[in-house]
Amino acid sequence: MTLSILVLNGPNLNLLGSREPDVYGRETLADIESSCAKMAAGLGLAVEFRQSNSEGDLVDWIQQASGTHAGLIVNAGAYTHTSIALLDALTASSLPSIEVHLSNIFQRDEFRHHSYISKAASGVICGFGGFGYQMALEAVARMVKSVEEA
Ligand code: CA2
Repeated sequence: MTLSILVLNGPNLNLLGSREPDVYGRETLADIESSCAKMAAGLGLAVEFRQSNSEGDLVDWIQQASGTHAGLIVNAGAYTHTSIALLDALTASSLPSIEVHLSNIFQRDEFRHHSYISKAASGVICGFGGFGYQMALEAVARMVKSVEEA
């Protein structure tokens, strides 16, 4: 059976490609999804992309993922810097998870330097634009395959 990686995207990431290209690049979320889907196929995995502007949706999806997915990639958008609820959901999840940010959050406003969810993430990637999602996919692929082989 093909293992599936759930890729969660938080608030305003639906606007990617349409505004602030100097910060977030010109790729749309659909572009990032299609490059990840191609890469996943080469790794023998599937990816499922979701985006929501609501914190509760993201919490629900993390909770539900354990039964259906093998790993998580999470760009929680601005909830990264505010959400104890997402931290709790990720902490409760048994799945490996990679936190991704398009921008280098450490070169930006001070309030973006702290992430609540990093404490629960297996690893963090930031500053590589849409390519960061592919880096995260490669990383989570290794983690789910090593679990499968064990
Ligand atoms: O760099 C990232 O990926 C962020 O998670 C993006 C969030 C930001 O709040 C985090 O600090 C870092 C914001 C996503 C908003 O995306 C937009 C895309 C185009 C136009 C406007 C917003």
